[in-house]
Amino acid sequence: MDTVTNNAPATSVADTVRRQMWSVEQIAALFDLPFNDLIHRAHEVHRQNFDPNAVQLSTLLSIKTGGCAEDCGYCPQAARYHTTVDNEDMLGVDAVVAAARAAKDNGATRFCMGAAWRGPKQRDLTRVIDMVKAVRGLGMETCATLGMLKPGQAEQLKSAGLDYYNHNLDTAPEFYGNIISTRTQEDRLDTLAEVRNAGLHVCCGGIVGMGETRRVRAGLIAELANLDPYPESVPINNLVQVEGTPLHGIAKLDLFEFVRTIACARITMPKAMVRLSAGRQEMPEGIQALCFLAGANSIFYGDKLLTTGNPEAARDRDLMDRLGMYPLVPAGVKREE
Ligand code: SAM
Ligand code: DTB
Ligand code: SF4
Repeated sequence: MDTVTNNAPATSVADTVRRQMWSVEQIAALFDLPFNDLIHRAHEVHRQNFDPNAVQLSTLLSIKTGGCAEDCGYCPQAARYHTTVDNEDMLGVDAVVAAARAAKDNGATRFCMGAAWRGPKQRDLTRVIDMVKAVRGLGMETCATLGMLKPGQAEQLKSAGLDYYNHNLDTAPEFYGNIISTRTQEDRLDTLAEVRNAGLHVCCGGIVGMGETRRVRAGLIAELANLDPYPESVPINNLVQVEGTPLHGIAKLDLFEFVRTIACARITMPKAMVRLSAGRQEMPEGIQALCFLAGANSIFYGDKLLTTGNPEAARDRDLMDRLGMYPLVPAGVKREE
């Protein structure tokens, strides 16, 4: 795979974006456009803001798997659901560094560490900080998703060299209570404010395919786009249905609707990295190509997400080659010659 270096200035959305408010109606009207019109419009926005053939590669690692006290209805790691995911101990720093090195050797530029917590206790955070320092030392961008943060915790992560914090809104406010009861969207917004105020880049998106209406999908995109500023990185997940979770067995989303969601994210958050996230393993390559056309420019890369599967890295490299796409190397990331 050839690579391309992103020579754009290393500014964040926070530095560069003038605020534009979006109503749910405006976004619902985008969703309602004929497919070709919507994709054309999204692709134009994409081309104005990015190299349309470059894709950013992030590898995920679950550093603390299972046994979570929360009740997110989509999640195989919630202790209260009977899935095949066991409650495991937190990984040691050496195991995390070995996984990050392997991800880097495979071509990933960002390493994202996820933990099945409501939020980190201070002794957990201290260990995560050691992991962040070690992964940053490899010359990779770092991301963590550890749940809700208390005041001061985001600053500690920032000081350790963390680049991004992932915390999703998951779905629109009116549908949220159908999916999660142990934390509110207000709680999530509080954590996002902690992250933003600490100077970390915000990675925030949601999940579709949870039985929501198109209006709810438009509401999620509106809520994300109206964050001030909107997130630097927006993961759009298609629900991975896991046996034992409450959402297992519900009707699957029409994948053209998934592509529409990506397009609406691109139009409303023109400078954000839009990540085609969970659900790619069940997504035909043609649909993934449509997602790239509609403005997705980032993927999770590597055989596993947190606990579920993802396309094999070699398959993704092959797909990118066939599409004439190449990995984006962010300014500041070191690559071996
Ligand atoms: N425990 C932390 C939290 O919830 O904030 C961090 C890890 S949690 C697994 C990160 C995100 O993964 C969730 O907010 C959700 O958007 C996504 N996710 C979890 N299970 C999923 C599934 N089955 N399908 C799609 N996305 C999922
Ligand atoms: C995000 O929005 N999607 C990723 C990442 N952020 C942490 C997680 C997807 C998890 C899919 C289910 C699993 O593998 O457990
Ligand atoms: Fe726990 Fe996060 Fe899963 Fe919710 S999404 S059950 S907080 S691991």
